[in-house]
Amino acid sequence: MLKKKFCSLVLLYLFSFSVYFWYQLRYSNVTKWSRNALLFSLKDSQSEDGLIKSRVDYRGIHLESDLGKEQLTKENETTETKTHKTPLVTEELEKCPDHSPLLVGPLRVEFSTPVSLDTVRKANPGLQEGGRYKPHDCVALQKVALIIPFRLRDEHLKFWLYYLHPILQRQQLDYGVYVINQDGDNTFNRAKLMNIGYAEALKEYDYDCFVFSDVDIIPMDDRNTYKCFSQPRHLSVSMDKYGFKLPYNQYFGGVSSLSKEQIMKINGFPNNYWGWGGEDDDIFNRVDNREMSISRPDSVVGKCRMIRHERDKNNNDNPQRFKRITHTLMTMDTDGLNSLEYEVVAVEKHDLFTKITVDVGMPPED
Ligand code: BGN
Repeated sequence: MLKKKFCSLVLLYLFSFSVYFWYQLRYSNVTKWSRNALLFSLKDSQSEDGLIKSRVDYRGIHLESDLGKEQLTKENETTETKTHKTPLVTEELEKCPDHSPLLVGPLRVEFSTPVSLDTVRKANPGLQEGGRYKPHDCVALQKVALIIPFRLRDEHLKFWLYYLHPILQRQQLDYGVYVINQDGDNTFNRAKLMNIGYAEALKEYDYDCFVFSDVDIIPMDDRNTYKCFSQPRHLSVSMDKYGFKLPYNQYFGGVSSLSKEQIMKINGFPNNYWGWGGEDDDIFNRVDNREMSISRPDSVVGKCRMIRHERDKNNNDNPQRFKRITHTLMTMDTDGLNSLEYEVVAVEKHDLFTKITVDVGMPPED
């Protein structure tokens, strides 16, 4: 009797097991093994924010699905068929190529006909407020802040925006243009404005590269990419003003680019060069003292034009520059980003640029 009962129990068990097994094969194409493998791989890629990211490469399109932790726990508890559902997918863009296919090479640059901001606006419909841009079809390799030390040069700025915006877009950069405007009419301080531009741009976005450009210098070839390199880069190497060659080997003025790390290594730029000259030589010394070298494009790609103009008021030659550039090694650790003091007077978001007006203080009386 007992034996009979036991046999029927075993039979019943076998029967229900085969029904269950048949059901699994018929209605679910996710086996327990594959489900476990899936859950394991999801746990593996769990990120710190508690989200689970699973990546699937599908015919060259990078797909990414984010599943909440809670959702996964629930799925764990329910039947296996539920784990096999279409993931929420968003398209992820590929990185932009090292060399942009949009570049055209040599450019005609001239300043005889003034340009209007309206013309520039119409020619650059892809820009976002504040003069920001990102390529639409790929992820830019660098996030570049363009810093322009500035005072009362609106006509030059229009030319700069007219020429540079299309070039920077063809260079496939994720960029923003910052015009750092010195308030008042005290002596101009170019290097301090550059420090301020660096600090202010970083408050807005996670830039990794900084291009410092005089407002009156325009590149004549879009292969001169306004980005950062493994060494600090001098970009305006072949200027019409100097007969399309370097005025001297250590020249680092005009347009230069430095990555965030390179700027930190040299404690930014000097704050105490008031008036014209020498601050770029001090920056060269800083780079040199930290055992970095200057990288440069060749003299064809590096060609650029400078807009001719009279010397600005309140930007007379700095008489102290000769002495100061001999002391860079002694001063660079205490004069720079770590001693930077200024006040923001106004931040204006224009269509083509962000203008930050700043009070840089007064030169010390010595
Ligand atoms: C140099 C200036 C630079 C300037 C270039 C090009 C000095 C320091 C004392 C020798 N340097 O002579 O600041 O960018 O000319 O104009 O004056």
